[in-house]
Amino acid sequence: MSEERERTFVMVKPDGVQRGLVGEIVSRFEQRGLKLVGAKFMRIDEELAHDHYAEHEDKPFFEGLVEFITSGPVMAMVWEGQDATRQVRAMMGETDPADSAPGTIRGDLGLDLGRNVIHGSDHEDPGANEREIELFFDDDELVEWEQVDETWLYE
Ligand code: D4T
Repeated sequence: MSEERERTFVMVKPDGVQRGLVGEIVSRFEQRGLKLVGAKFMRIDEELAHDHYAEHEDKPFFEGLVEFITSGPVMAMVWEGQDATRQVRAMMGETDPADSAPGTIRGDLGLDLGRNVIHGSDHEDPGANEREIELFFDDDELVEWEQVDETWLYE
């Protein structure tokens, strides 16, 4: 095994839910071999939105971002696997769907920066994955389980 198995936070944003893309996105992570260990279909309130996007508080797009992320339900998830945070980010594409390569989630399913379908923890921000998992999930909402195909996924 070349990299450590880890958990990362992923969220289908309100646009992805409204457009019926939850199944497509879950399917991509399943097919990649990642393991779902937590999932919550929920509505984000103002307080959680501010906490989640605290790093963008001073940006001009902050109010619009909070309004958007609280505008409808989201699918919050925790996925586990080898190098999961970086691999999920690579599968997502760039922040702006317009700059995202075909084959990525945003490159296949989105067009506009303010409607970029999905969020995943930043792999360049150490501890972001654990911080975000803690923000959205209690410990007892995460499930430890053994995937039957694990011996065929990892050397
Ligand atoms: P998230 O956090 O939503 O996964 O996106 P990224 O990690 O890829 O990008 P980010 O944190 O830089 O941006 C957060 C969020 O803000 C929206 N956004 C961003 C926006 O509406 N206008 C902008 O100019 C920027 C830079 C999109 C993602």
